[in-house]
Parts: sequence; C-alpha cells; structure tokens
Amino acid sequence: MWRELLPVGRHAGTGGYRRYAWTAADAECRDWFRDQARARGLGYEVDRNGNQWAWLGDPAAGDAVVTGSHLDSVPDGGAFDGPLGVVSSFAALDELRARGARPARPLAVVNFGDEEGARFGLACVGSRLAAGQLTPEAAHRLKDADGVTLPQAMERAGYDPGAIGPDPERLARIGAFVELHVEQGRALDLSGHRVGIASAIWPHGRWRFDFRGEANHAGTTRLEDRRDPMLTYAETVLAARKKARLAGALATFGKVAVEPNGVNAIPSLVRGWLDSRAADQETLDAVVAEIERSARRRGERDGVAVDVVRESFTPVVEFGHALRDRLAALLGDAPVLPTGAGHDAGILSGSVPTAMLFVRNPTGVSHSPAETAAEDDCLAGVTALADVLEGLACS
Ligand code: HGY
Ligand code: MN
Ligand code: MN
Ligand code: MN
Repeated sequence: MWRELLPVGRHAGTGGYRRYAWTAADAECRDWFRDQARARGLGYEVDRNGNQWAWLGDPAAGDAVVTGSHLDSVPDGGAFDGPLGVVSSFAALDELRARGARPARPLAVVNFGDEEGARFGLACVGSRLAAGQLTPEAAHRLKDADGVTLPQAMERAGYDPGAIGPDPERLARIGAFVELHVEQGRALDLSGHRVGIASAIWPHGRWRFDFRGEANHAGTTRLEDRRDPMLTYAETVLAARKKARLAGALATFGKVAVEPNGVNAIPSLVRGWLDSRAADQETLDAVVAEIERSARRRGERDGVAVDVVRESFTPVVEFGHALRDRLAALLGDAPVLPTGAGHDAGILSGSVPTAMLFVRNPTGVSHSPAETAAEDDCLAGVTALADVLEGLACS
C-alpha cells in the first residue's frame, strides 16, 4: 500500500513531493485512495467538497468513528506528512479485521482535500468547507500563482465547484475523529516514545506583507536615490527572527514574490508571507504586531509603503479531555504533547469530538524531502490506532 503511494507526485530532482490541490498528482493520490477503499470492499464516496470517504458499515447509522488525514503536500514536502495518517488508517482497519473485531459503530477512513494550502494559500480547505469555517464565496475567490481560481481548478479536475459548502449532516454523523500524523518535531524522540497523543494545537496564522517601492535601473540609480522594497523586506525578515526569539514564538517568511523580478531592476513590489505561531494567543498577537511595527518603521526610512493583510488564522485548539483521556487509557504510557502544526483534526475539533496520535519522527524534520519515520515506529502507530478504533467502535 505504502509503496504504491510513494512515487506519486514525487519530484525526481529534489525527491520532494508536489501534490497540490486539484492537480494531476492530486488526482493520482485520489485514485490510490479510491482503489484502496474498493480493494477492501469499503463503501467509497466523495463529499460535496471533494473529501474522500471509505466506510466500513452504514454511515447513516451515525456515531461513526472516523480516522484519516490528507494526501496533498507543501512544495517539496516529505513522504509522511499526511499520507502516514491515511495509510495507517487503512492498515488499522486491516488489523481490526485480522483481530476478528466486530465494529458496533460505523468506521471510516477520510482523505481531506487541500490540507496544506500549497496552491491557493489557505490551509485545510476541504475540512474548513465541511465545518463551515470557509464560505463557498470565499473559496471561489481563492486563486493560485498563475491566476487559476479554485473553481476553475476543481472543474478541470472533474469536480463541481458549485456543490461546495458546509456539511453539517455529515459531521453530525461522526461520534469521534482520530487523526494519526507523523510528529513534526522531536518531543517523542527526546522522550523515547514511539507514539504520543496531542494535547493542543498552537494558535497560528499567515500574514501577507506588501512592500511597495519604486522600480528603477540597478545600474544607474544611486543608493541614496532608491526606494528599494527588497531592502525593507530583508530588514523585516531579520527583525521577525529577533522578535520571535525574544517572545518565545515562531515566525517564518518562507514565501516571497518580487515584481518585476529582474536581476538588473530595483523591484517595485516585494510580497512576503509570514507564518507565525505561538503557544498562546497573547504572545502571537504581540509578536506579529511587533514585526508589523518594525516593517513600517523601516519602510518610512526606505521610502517604502508597507501593507499587511492577515490571510488566514487558526485559534488555539485544545483537544477535548474525554476522548483524549480515553486514548490515554487505551494506549498505556503514551505521552501527551502540543504541536505548532495545523491539522484537519484542529479544524474539525469545533464540530466533532477529535483527537490526534503522533508517530515518532527521529529528526523532527518535516515539510522537507528529508522527513522520515522508522518502520517499526510506523507499525507501532498502526497498532495504537487499531487499539483506539477497537476501543472506541467495537463491542
Ligand atoms: O502548516 C501547517 O501547520 C500544516 O502542515 N498545514
Ligand atoms: Mn504539513
Ligand atoms: Mn499534515
Ligand atoms: Mn514513559
């Protein structure tokens, strides 16, 4: 199962994955999911938002126990972030069947579409739409770097963008959602555990900083005559690191666009995207405000106008104790740990009892082709997930 998925959407040069929403690679991942469902005789369906579901039992019975994750990736992402959760979910169902477990509740594996937001800039589109946290109108306004809108991309992929929208009836039929995910950090490695349970997801968001200067000739414009937005941007990146370190927060400028982007032209516009996260809302608000103030101050010095737009935001997610404690009871001494990474489970936690399992990542590296997890840790994750599904769904 894992081997069939590994080559899908992998870039030969970097070894990283480029599985962006509604692209050919995404379609190949979706075909893989559908084939896995059918090969197990599971009820296969695609919901109004393009999320895929594989059912063991009748979804209409309600109180379902659902597991799964996502198959899309960040640019040059790793093999585990997302796919480990989906593959482990199918493997855990296989394990339950091998154990002769008899589910008293419907079980499902889900693949949520466009979790990383790599193409349209907003994370967790599939689960946000289902949970009513993203309106169809706002989704229809999403556009990729080539100007292709989300509806155009969905149509080209054979999906109906007119159908997208909240799916409360579907979510009402879910009694518990448990997402297994490779840990994106080293807490499990440092504590010597293979599997952990999520306590919370830090509040985090994405801000777009527009630095507008004056396009000019790189070879004839004196330094003192320049209004160079790249300078203001560069100083802001340095300031962001300093402010984040002082605040004990995280701040990353990982994506930038430059116009006109010519080697011998001073840019007119530099657009930088800030990803910032912190353990609590107050710290996050403070560090972003500090970075914005620093950008504006520097902009005044450089004659560069600075505009900041918050493009997306996810408040802190505290996973409910009832389900979390149930998992802790089922899994013995698995440690409980927070994460700074966003997940579909975080989005769904507002609508459905939700929990997360983490599988040890020996280097902590993620969102990189170097992301890895040991095979016996992945197998321990499958066993833990099977124990949880059996404990929650089987009499
Ligand atoms: O960005 C995140 O935290 C997640 O990987 N979407
Ligand atoms: Mn990710
Ligand atoms: Mn992920
Ligand atoms: Mn221990």
